[in-house]
Amino acid sequence: MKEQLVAGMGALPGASLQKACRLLVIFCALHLLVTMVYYMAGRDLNIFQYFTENQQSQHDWKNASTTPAAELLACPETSPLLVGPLNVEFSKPVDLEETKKENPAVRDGGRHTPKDCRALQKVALIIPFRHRDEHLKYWLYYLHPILQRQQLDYGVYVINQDGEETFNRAKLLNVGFAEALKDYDYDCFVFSDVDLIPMDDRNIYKCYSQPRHLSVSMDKFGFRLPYNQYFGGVSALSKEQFQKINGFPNNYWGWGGEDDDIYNRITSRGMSLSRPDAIIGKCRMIHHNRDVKNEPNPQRFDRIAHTKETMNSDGLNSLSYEVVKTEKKPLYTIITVNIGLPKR
Ligand code: UDH
Ligand code: NGS
Repeated sequence: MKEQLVAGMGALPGASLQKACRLLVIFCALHLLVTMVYYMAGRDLNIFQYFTENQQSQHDWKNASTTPAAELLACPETSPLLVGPLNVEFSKPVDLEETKKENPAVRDGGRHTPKDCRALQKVALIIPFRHRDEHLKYWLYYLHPILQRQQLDYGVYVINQDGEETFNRAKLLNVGFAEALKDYDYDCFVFSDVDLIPMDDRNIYKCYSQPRHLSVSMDKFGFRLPYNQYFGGVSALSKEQFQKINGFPNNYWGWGGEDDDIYNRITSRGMSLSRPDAIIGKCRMIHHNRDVKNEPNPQRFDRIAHTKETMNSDGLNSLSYEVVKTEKKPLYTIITVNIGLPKR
């Protein structure tokens, strides 16, 4: 009892001191904790503000019209803008001023670059031409919207044969290749007759790992190939593929055979044809009579039998011509050229 009393009496002041000390330590710890929380919260808030500001400025920068193409993300492999089958008909005449208004993003000379993404290819469209103004209007009316939906960085070059001598389609296409390259760093060349319009925008006017034949399912042939080796109408070759075959022949004057010669060049250099299927490859031809000064070439059969021997010396490396005039129209560039005369 006495011991208890002594212990009880002696313990009382010591215990309150301990309690006070503990309270003090807890108070200090709490103070430290609160200070740290405020400090960290302040830092986080700043970091958060930094990120939002930075993201906002990047966003504004991307939306600016001056965004360099190299800074944009690459366009998707398949454009989300494609619509598939198209209604193509030639009953109503086309007004080019209206067509220009309907395609405000097309720049002078018929150039277009997608604004939201970096195009996968830079494509020059080359059209051999003489006295087919009505056909050209339809071509521009239908093709500009399609090519924009295909998200291509493209330019349209109409190669107009000067004078009234015999027509030479393949030589004009060679001129188109050479002249387009002086204008821009194209990596793909689509060669299109002026009277052929695709009926499906999934038929992409670009280049593939092999030379591409695009007009595979034409209305005038009952929507099928006339023969397996047919390479006429619309075709696409990359710069490398075109150079590998020394371009196209220069000496096919008049109608026929030059497309077969090109086919021979492609296969003799170990390449094959790439083609869309017969649904996607559907296209319409604008009906017309045979042009004057483009009669069937009587030498064509003999020439296509000798492509392998002639292709090394007849083509890009022997191309000579004289540019008469270059005009940058609102929807296309027209280059009038003197390509000379057939050898007699
Ligand atoms: N071309 C012209 N002007 C001409 C000749 C040809 O612009 O005077 C161009 C045009 O782009 C044409 C292409 O060259 O689409 C091919 O011409 P082509 O005559 O070889 O082929 P196309 O399919 O006519 O236009 C084939 C003969 C049609 C006979 C029709 C009989 N009903
Ligand atoms: C072949 C021609 C090709 C021509 C094709 C289709 O016979 O150049 O017909 O012609 N080859 C020869 O004559 C050697 S078309 O019906 O489109 O006028 O592209």
